Amino acid sequence: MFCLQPSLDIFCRVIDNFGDGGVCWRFAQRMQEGFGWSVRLFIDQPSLIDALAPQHKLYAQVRPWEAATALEPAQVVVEAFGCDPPSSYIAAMANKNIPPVWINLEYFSAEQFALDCHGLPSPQRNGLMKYFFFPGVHPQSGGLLTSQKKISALSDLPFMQEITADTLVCLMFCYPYAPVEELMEDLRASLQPILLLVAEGEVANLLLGSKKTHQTGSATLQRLDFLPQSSFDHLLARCDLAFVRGEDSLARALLAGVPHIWNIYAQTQETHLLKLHAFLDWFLKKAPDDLAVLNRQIHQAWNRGTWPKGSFPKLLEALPALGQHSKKMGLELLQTPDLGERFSEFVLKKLNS
Ligand code: TRH
Repeated sequence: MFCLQPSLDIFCRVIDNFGDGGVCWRFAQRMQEGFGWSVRLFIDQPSLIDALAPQHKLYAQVRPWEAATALEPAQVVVEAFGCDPPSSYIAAMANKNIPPVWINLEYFSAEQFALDCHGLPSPQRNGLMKYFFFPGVHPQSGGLLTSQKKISALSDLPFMQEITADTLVCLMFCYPYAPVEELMEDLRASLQPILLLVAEGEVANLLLGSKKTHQTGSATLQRLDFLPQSSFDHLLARCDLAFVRGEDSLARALLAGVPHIWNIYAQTQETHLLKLHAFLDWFLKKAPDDLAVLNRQIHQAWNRGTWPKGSFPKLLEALPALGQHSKKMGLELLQTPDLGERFSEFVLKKLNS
């Protein structure tokens, strides 16, 4: 029987912070609300979803990891980031008359290897087939997750209404290895007032200590409490400039057309820098030469833990051009099928073949 709205089980093990859970939660919502699939999300830290989406109705389908061992597998099984579902669940998958379509949903990458591997089958010892699915920005990748809904007003963030028209609103969401203190010297001396919204965590502690707000020169620092994901997306979309970190906040800035500086998750042997430059190759391909050079220099410095004094005024000067370019690239992405659409097409073909 031809199936359009299969059941879907997603498995997620949290490695660090909110990125893994954030992507899985976004994906679960997209497939359930956007395509009517029946979704269960098995995660080793369910409380994390509570923070990302308090009171969301899909929350009922969020289960602790161990709950999967006793359940009948769904028609489609996604393991996020190669996390290996429980062995008893995999055995149950192999015992089904029609085995589930099994997907390894990988991390976003614009690297060539990801494009080459996207969609490839990987035969398993138990006879099952697992497929690689790589999110990305290229048409031949798995795409990025867009959201179905318009996000509600941010009435809980009063400081957003109080800012003057000439204030530059910046989000600071980065890893502690980024040279934030050096950047602060530039911000203090800025000719334009700056509101720096600092995401909760180590960097907020470093910059604000235990304070909620802090004024230093031209910069007002504001510590952000952890926001539900939809509010975080909305806030990011309203910023004039966003310092983002893992792949998920990068994707939000990209789709919202917000000028951004990406602080990539550091890996051994600096492989993250290859990933960063593969992304910049795509992002800057159609940018004016001077903007491309500056943007790459700033990314290189930010991700190497150095901030050449005076880089921020240069960035500010280039911001109108960067804003225009970011909007153009965001629009380009929005005009192509998103990850949900590409995933649905890929899986339904396998399921109905
Ligand atoms: O949390 P991250 O650093 O996640 C990282 C990356 O995914 C990285 O590649 C991976 O290897 C590592 O985890 C293990 O950053 P990222 O990807 O930007 O995800 C942050 C998520 O948290 C995103 O879904 C938005 C959400 N968020 C909120 O919902 N509210 C908040 O207040 C904040 C600060 C974040």
